[in-house]
Amino acid sequence: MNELKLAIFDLDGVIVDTAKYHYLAWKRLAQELGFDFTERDNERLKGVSRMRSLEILLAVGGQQKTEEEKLHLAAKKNTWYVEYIMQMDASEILPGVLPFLQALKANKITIALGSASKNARTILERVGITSFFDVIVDGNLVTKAKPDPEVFTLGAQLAGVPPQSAVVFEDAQAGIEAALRAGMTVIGVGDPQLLQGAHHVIPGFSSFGFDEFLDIFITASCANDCQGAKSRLE
Ligand code: B16
Ligand code: MG
Repeated sequence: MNELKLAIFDLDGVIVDTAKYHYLAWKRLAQELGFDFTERDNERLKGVSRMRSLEILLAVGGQQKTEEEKLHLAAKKNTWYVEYIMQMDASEILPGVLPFLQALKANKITIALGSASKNARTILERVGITSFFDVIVDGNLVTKAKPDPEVFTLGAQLAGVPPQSAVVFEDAQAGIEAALRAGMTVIGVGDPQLLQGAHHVIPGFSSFGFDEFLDIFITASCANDCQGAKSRLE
């Protein structure tokens, strides 16, 4: 039987809702380029890297840019985005997250961050929860974007924990796929209709406690040894 040792959290959509700030900054860039960018379009950017997000945005606007222009546009968007996140404070931590982090600490579970964002450390600092994290893997440390498992595999390596003892919390389909490919238990955060393949999906952390977390891990651990979980990855 595997032992539960590590919880790895995605950031945007799991701990805080920074998607709204990404949206404001991308929309401003689209408007400057002369086209509209809707909230529906923005859904496609969740969990996706900055440069890939820009490529999706340019495709929406039917525009082509050189690599140099893309770097300039991505930097511009990031300047606006950073202005927004510098205004964040503890009130932006999503409901139930703080008590759950405290419960993990009380139960001696190692806590890691596994985020695609290069601004992840700034965000954790702004909302005041950096000290909960034993390991932080962000967009500056990884070379391959989700659904590649690198961000989670590296998190477990740095924590010194085997993948089968880790549970990932993710709100994006690419992140769920990455966690499954890393051989970890994955709990989706959001709408079960949209989060295919997760071992379990919760709407958020309100009323989610340590006992339920442990139950999900035990059930998924068994399934991971069985044919069912293997076919999920195929
Ligand atoms: P940055 P996550 C992701 O965060 C966001 O969901 C995604 O929309 C964003 O493009 C990506 O970070 C990169 O962010 O521009 O700050 O490096 O969900 O992986 O925590
Ligand atoms: Mg996310």
